Amino acid sequence: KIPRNPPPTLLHPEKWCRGFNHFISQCLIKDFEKRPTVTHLLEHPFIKQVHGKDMSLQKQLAELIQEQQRLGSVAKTRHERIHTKRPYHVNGADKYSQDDDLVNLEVLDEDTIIHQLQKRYADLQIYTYVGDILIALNPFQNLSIYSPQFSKLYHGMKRSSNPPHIFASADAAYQSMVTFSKDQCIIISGESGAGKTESAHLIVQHLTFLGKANNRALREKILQVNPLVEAFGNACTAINDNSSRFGKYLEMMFTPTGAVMGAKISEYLLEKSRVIKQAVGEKNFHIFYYIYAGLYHQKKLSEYRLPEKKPPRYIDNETGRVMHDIVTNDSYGRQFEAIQHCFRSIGFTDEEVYSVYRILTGILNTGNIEFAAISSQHQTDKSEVPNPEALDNAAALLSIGSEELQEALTSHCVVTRGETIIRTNTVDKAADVRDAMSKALYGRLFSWIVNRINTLLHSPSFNTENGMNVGILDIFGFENFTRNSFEQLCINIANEQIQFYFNQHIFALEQMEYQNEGIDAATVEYEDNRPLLDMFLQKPMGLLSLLDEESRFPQATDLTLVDKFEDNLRCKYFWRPKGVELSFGIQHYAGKVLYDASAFLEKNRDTLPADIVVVLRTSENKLLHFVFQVDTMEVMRHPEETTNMKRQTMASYFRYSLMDLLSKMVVGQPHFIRCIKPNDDREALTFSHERVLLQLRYTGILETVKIRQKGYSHRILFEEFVKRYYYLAFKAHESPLGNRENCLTILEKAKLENWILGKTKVFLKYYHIEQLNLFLREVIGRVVVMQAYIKGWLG
Ligand code: AD9
Ligand code: MG
Repeated sequence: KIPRNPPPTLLHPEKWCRGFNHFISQCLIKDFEKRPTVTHLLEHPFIKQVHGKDMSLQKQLAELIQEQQRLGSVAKTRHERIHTKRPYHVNGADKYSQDDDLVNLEVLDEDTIIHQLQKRYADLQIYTYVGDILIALNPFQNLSIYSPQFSKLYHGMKRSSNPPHIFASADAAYQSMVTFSKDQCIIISGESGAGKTESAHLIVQHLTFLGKANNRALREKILQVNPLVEAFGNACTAINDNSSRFGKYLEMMFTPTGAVMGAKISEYLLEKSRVIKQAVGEKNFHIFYYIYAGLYHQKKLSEYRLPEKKPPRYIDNETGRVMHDIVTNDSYGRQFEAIQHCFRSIGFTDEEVYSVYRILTGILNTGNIEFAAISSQHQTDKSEVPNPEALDNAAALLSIGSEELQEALTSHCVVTRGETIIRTNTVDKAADVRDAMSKALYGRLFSWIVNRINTLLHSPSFNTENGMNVGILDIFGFENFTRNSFEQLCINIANEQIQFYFNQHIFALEQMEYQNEGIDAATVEYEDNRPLLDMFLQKPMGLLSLLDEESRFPQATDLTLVDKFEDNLRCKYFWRPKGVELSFGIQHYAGKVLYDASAFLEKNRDTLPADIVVVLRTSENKLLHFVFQVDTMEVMRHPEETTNMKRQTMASYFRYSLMDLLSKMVVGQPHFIRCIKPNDDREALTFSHERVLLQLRYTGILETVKIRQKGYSHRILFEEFVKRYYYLAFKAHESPLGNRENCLTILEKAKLENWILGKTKVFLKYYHIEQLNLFLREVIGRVVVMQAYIKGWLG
């Protein structure tokens, strides 16, 4: 029996099946119960006969097999996979271990959990599941578990077939995206130095492997994105040598069949102040050292007007040390080459890269401009530049006039009653203007690079209606230094928000649903940080609003700001230590932090005098000229907010960024990875009981284990459930109603246990979803092969 309307081209199995379901279910299902491989098909006498006529069949089959691979279900390799042993094992454990998932623990208390993690860490099992959540302990050493063989091993596998791994989490997100055509979001959290950025790299690595693009160049480009933006956005801090100083949300775009199509990054809150000053023992952004070393080795320092002996003030906070490092440290030079390679392979033009270097070295020279007071009888607040060569160098590299630059640094225009008056700047003021200019240059350069990458990685054929994405969130982790400033406050509030998001997902929403659906599932107490978040974000009395309000008063000082906080933030999370005027303390979810409020107002105002913008806009450097078209740049960053941008404070920008980030995250189905730092000395195989316990406590791991053990992490409407899984129990041509009975039929047919049916939803454990998806992929895989078969049959 040959179907009357053969498919014109290859269709998505679901669509095709709906058209030909009757035929399949009636005639072919028996033939394919055993799932033929391509070889079986090609060797089939009938196919061979057709193949003789239709030379394109093999190609079509190959395409279908690729599609199948994306669906994670090629019969041949599957067989191999199943028979592969657990990839890394110590202590001879070579099959699924109960310890892999903390949910399997019978005794649930802190001691047992920590003991378990410690034991695993000693065996270099750094990953552990808590149901569908992954705990990742930083190994502080390179492990050989991230090669392409491992990517293959974790491809489309049942989680329990292999030990826990970050690839398995990435795989779960990918499979979920392909199976349900839904966007996914991987949220990586943990304190500074816990391993978030490394984890994000590994996820991108595995996703590029899974989303096999025929286009190798694209894969290559995507892999270069992280190293490039991190050269500009990461730096060495007291906690982490490669600390992220910005938040990054990387979206990888895929076609409906799961082929990677492009990528897009959003950046949040770059710590610009690092450009002009770094705490003792810390460094500026990596790129400055890379470029210095690169130019040194290429003997181009003089071309970029950089001194050979004494490095610029902005990168030399430990006199002499830096220059020594730059000259002797090969790694900086190598990194510079790597960055050049990144620029090239992503598609930046030579002209653009040259402009970037000129701006970077222009910033370094700007930092060297000094100011001295001109004292005369009448004017004591006037300043001049005693080292005009620095001024000339900066102006030359930025392609602007040096006199104009000096003018803009040492004076400013004020418009009163329609009249423009020129006022002079004091030495301090001039130095502030200089530093504000450097920060603005760097911040805008960074945004431009990110936007340029997005343009270069945008695929014109990507269609938001059909396409899907996996977003990966990697922000700066919670920080608590000896001295904490405005930047730490912003970083810690952002982490507070991520923790809140986690709580909402894992506890609040889940428990609310049990109630609504009349289900008697466990209630788990957890630490809700909502009141704290309100204290920061509420309008008009939250900390950020108070900060903005105070920033509007010209007479306000950092002291009046702290007074204002004290008067208004009357809650247990805020306190003011005695005897230290400018300091205040916050009880964060992750611990107490003492902040030093000096320069809070100035940092929040983040003003860039209009005179500087005017000068920079005259630049002959096209890139520089472009980024100082204020509106262009701000519209690129926040398309929704175009008015009053000039007066925007850091606090309001921060609030906006946070909301923007959340709005991106809520669209996707979330997957959580919780990074844990086993010790503060960055030592391999050292497990500090105390430090880990603290992190387990504040991240709510114990509660998470409880709710994962007792609760139902997946709650799907009857209708949705039947739509997703009806293949498992019904004939392909049937269209069963999305009701309770049909859900029951499917669940029974799939032989699952421990699920619950609520009033409108099916409640499933995290492992049910995996089982259902595996069944489903199996069925869809079978359909794809049949499709090929029939196409061949029809010639
Ligand atoms: V911060 O909040 O950006 O300051 P992260 O991002 O959490 O921090 P990062 O990923 O940078 O930390 O990890 C810190 C260091 O730990 C890395 O530079 C590595 O040296 C080390 N690390 C982390 N994860 C791994 C890993 N899976 N394998 C090997 C690792 N080393
Ligand atoms: Mg990081």
